[in-house]
Amino acid sequence: MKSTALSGSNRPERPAEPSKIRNLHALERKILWLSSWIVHNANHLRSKRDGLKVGGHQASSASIVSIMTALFFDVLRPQDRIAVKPHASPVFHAIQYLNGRQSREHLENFRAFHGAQAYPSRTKDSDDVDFSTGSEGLGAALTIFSALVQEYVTAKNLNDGGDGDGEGRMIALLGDAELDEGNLYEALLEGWKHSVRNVWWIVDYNRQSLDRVIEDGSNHRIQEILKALGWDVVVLKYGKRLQSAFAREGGDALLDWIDSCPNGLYSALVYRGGSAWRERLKTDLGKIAGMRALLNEYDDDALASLMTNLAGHDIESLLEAFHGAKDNAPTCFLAYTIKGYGLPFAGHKDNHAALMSVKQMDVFKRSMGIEDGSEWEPFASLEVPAYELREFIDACPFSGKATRRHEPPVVPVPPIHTPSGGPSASTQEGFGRILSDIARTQDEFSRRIVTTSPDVTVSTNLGAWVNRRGVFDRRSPADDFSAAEMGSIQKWLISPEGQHIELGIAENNLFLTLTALGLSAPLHNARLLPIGTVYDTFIGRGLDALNYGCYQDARFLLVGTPSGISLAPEGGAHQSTITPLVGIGQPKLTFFEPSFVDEVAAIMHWSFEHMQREDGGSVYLRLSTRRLEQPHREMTADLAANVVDGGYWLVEPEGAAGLALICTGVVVPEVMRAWQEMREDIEGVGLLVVSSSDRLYAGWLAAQRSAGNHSRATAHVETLLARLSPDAALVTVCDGHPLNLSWLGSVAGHRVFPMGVDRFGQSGDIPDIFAEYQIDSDAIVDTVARILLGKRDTSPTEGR
Ligand SMILES: Cc1ncc(C[n+]2csc(CCOP(=O)(O)OP(=O)(O)O)c2C)c(N)n1
Ligand SMILES: [Mg+2]
Repeated sequence: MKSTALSGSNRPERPAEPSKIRNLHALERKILWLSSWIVHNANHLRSKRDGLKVGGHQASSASIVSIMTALFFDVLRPQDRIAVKPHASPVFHAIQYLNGRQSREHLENFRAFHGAQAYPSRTKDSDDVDFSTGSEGLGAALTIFSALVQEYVTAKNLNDGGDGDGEGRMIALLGDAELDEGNLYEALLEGWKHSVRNVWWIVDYNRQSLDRVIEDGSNHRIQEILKALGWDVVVLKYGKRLQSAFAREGGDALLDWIDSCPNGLYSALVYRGGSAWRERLKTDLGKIAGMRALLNEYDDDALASLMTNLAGHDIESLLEAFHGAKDNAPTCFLAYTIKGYGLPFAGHKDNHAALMSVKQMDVFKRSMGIEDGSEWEPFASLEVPAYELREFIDACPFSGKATRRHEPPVVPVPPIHTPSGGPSASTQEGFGRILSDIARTQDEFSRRIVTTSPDVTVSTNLGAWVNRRGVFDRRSPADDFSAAEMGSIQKWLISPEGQHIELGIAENNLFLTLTALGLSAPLHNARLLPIGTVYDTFIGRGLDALNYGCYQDARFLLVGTPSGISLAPEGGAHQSTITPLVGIGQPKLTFFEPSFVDEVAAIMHWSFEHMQREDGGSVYLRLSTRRLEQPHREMTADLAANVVDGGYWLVEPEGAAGLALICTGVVVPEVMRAWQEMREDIEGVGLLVVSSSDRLYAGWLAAQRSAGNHSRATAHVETLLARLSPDAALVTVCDGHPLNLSWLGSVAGHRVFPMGVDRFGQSGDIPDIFAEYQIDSDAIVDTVARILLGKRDTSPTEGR
C-alpha cells in the first residue's frame, strides 16, 4: 500500500438505503461464488480429452467482483457500454446469468466449444458483450474512441430512430498492469485533443500483474498523466470499516502504517491472515496508545477482514464514488483491491493463474453455505430471499432492456463510376477522385461516410474529400490559418458537421477509431461507412488493434497507400512488402490490390455493401502512387463481377496455353511488356490480373469445403485457370511477398514460378528497383526462358 495519498474529486452523495446495500452484498457473494465455480467446474468436473489445463482466472475475477456488482446492479444504464477486463470474463458471465442473459449451459461450458468465452467476446458470446477484450490495453483505449464516435453521431443526429436513452458512458474496467500498455497513452492524448466526454476508466488496482506484486508508486505518475490530460481522478483506497478504525484512538498511526506498508508485505499479510496481521501490528504499533484496545476488539478473522477492507471491495464506497461523478468529464476511478479477495490464495504473488484445489473449493463451498446440487442455483443460500433479489434485479436500470444491440437499416449504395481523369493515373489518385465525386453528392450514402487518417490525410489523397466535407470537431474551433488568409489548397472547415476525423500519427489510434466507427451501428444505432487511410507499411504498427477490430466484427474500409517498392525513391523504411500476407491472413478483412482505377470503383461499390451485410466484414485496399496508363474499356457488370471475385484475364489465353503470366497491383506494365516480347514465340500465353488474391483464395477454399455436398461448387480461380493446359507454368509477379500468389499452383496442379519482393526495399527509381528485386520485364522474360529451356528446378531468383 506504499506511497499513496488520497486525492481526487470524490463527491459523496446520500448514503444508499440499507436494503439496496443488503441486496448488493448478497449478489456480490453469489457472483464471487459463481465466478469461482464456473472456473472450477471447467477444470475439475468436465471430462477432458486432450490433457490440457482449461484455466480461467479465479483471482483476477475475485478482485473485481464488488466493482462489477455495484456497476451492473446499480450504476449502469442501458445506453452505457462497457469493456470488461479480459480476466474478469467469469464475473461478467455470472452477472449476465443472474440478469437472465446467460444460460447455465454456457456457464457449464466455460472455455469449451460454443461455451462462454475465456475473454468476453462480442461475436462468440451470447450474453450482450459490448466490447471484446483479451489483448491488454485495447479495450480501455477503445472506450475513448467509442465516446468520440458517440459525439460524432449525436452532433449529426445520425442515431437511427433514436433509443431515447440519451448519451451513454463508455466504461472500461482495467487491470492495473494494463496501464503499462503504451497504446493507452496514445489514446489518452488523442482523446484530450478531441476533448472526449462520457468515458470512465475503473482500474482494479490490486497491485499485481501476471508475474508479480508491483512495488513502485507508479499510480502517482498515472494520476498526474490523467489529470494533465483533463481527466478527473478518484482514488478509492480504504473502505468504510477501515475509515472508522482510522477515526479512533491510535487510528492515525494505523493509517500511517498501512499507507507506508510495502505492497509485498501487505500482500504477504493478506495471504497469511489474521494472526499474522495481529503479530505484525503489535510489533510495529503495540506501543501506540489505543492500539492494543483496538486489536483486542477483533478476533483473527475479523482483524483480517478489517485490514483488507479496501474501497474496491466496499460496495458503499464504490456506490458513493460512481454516483458522485455527476458531470460528463472523463473520469478514472483507481479502486484499491486485493487479487483473489475472499479466496484462499488472496494476496499470493503467484495467484494469477492459480486454481482452487478440489479440497480448497470444498472448504470455500461450505463457507458460502452452498449445498451439493445447488451450485448453479442463482439465488440459493443467500440471506435475502430469492424473490426479493429477482425483483431487485428486474428493477435495475441495466437489466430492463431486452436488447441493447441495434440494427439500423442498411444504407443503399448508389453506383460508383470510374472517375474522369487523364490517360494515366494511380490507384491512390483514383480512390481520391472517387471520394471527391461522392463528396459532391448529398444523399444518405454520402452522409454516412466518415473518413479518418493518422496525419496522412493529404498524402493519401483524402484532401479533396475533406475540402468538401470538412473536419469533425464538436466544438467548431476558430480556423486561425484561414483567418489569417494564408494561401492553401487545403480548405479544411472544422465543425460538428465535418465528416473527417483527423488523428495524430499513432496508427493504433487509427485502428481503434475505425473499430469504434465500425461498431457504431450496433452500439450507437447509427450506420456509418468508415474509411481509414494509412501508409501501407505502417499497418504493421497497429496490427494488434487492426486484428482487435476485425475480431469483434467492426466494419470499415482500410486503405493502405502508398505501398510496395514502387514507392521507389522513398526507400526501404516506407516500402511495404508483407502486407499482402496480412491481407490474406487476417480473418474478417477482405483484401484487394487493384491495378486500375476502374477496378477501384468496382471494388469500393462492393465494399460499401459488404461492410453492411450481416455476414460481411471489413475491407482492405492496397493502393499505390505509381501512375499507370489506364485501359480504354467499359466496366461491364461481368468485368466488375470478375474484379470483385478476385481476377480476370487481361489477355485471354488461347488454345491449350502452356504458360500464363499472373500479376496483381501495379506491376502490370512490366508483365505486359514481357507478354509483348514473348507473344510471337509462345502460343496462347495469357495475362491474368489478380485484383484480390484473398477473394480468389477464399473462394477456392470454400469450393473445396463444399466437396462433401452433392455437387461441388466451382471456384472463380478454378474457372480462370481451367483455360490453361494441365501442364502449364504460371509465372506470378507482385510488388510484395511472392507467397501472395504462389499458392495458385495448387489449384489445378500447375507449376509456379513466383516473383516478388522478399527482402527490405531501398531507394532508387522504378527501373533500378524493379530490376534489383527481379520484378521487371527482363526478369520475367528470363524466368520464362528458363522454364522453356526446361530448367524447371531453377529458382527464378537465383543467378543474379
Ligand atoms: C497485450 C497482452 N499482453 C500480454 C497478455 C498476457 N497477460 C494476461 S493478464 C496479464 C497481466 C494481468 O495483470 P492485470 O492487468 O493487473 O490484471 P489482474 O491483476 O486484474 O489480473 C498479462 C501480462 C495479454 N492478455 N495481452
Ligand atoms: Mg492487477
